[in-house]
Amino acid sequence: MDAHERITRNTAEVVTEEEIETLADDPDGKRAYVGYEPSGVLHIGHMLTANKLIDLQEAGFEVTVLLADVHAYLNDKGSFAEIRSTAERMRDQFIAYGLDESNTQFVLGSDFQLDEDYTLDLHALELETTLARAERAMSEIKSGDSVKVSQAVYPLMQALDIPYLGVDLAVGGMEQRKVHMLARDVLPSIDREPPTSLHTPLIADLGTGRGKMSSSTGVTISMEDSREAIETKVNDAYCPPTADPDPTEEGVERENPVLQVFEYHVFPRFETVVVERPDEYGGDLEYEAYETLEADLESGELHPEDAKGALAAYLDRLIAPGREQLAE
Ligand code: IYR
Repeated sequence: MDAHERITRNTAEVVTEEEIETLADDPDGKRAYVGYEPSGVLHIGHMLTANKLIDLQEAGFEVTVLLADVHAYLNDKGSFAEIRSTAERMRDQFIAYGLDESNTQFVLGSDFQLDEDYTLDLHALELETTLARAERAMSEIKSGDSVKVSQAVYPLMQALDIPYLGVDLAVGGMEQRKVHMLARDVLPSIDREPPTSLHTPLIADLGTGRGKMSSSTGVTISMEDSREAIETKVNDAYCPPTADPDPTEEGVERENPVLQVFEYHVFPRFETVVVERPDEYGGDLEYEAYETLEADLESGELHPEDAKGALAAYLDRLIAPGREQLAE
């Protein structure tokens, strides 16, 4: 797999294609980052962007993980002390999950976001941005029902993090895209380059296949889940026997989250995926590419129950090191 393919696989969008091509032409020593609000436990939503960081490391990038403590505070995720201790735990879990420690820089937001220069630049961006625009940028990030002033400052700080961290590429889920578009528009006003960004897809809720998987509603898999908990959640997951569930059901679009987790979490991390089956049901199946597994589920060659059994086993392998870390 060449660098461009590794960098762009499993992405929903890159901004822009040309800029990514330039980075992929000479990725050695280039720097990419993702920011995470430290709150709750690491779950597979975080791991989706972590997988992309692993891809970028393999392509030659250096990686920065921003533990965005000030952002979590501004987004009403708890007291500063609570957020700080969650950030420490998150760092250890990312390493346990498979980020290359020797090539991952962990930075706390508060280490640079309270500096005088940063603050003055932030005020300059505040002058350039309407409240309506800031609010739109936060539509899929903000917690709570009403918009606080803190949540209007938040996306401008996220924009400013990019030049202050000196990174070449900002990575995030699709819910971050409006912040990155805002960053492209406002950073030039303070003589900074419009940033290049890459967005990972949103995965549907495991239980229903609707909406997006998140830790606050519906069913997701967390780094704290026991093997049994993973098995139960995966067993109860929505997994229609064809890869293309009826999108018109109840007028709501549904995805197959079991397939999505195979595509975005399992195949990127394992060379081959084995679905164990008793001999009387045809014996084990071995897959080297996601598309073959999808086709087998579609054709009926692979039964959803067998797919789920394999999915739970592979998720457990991904999660076990972090779970053990957490238990210490
Ligand atoms: N908005 C992110 C957290 C975050 C991301 C980046 I990239 C930053 O520079 C700062 C914060 C979230 O929703 O978790």
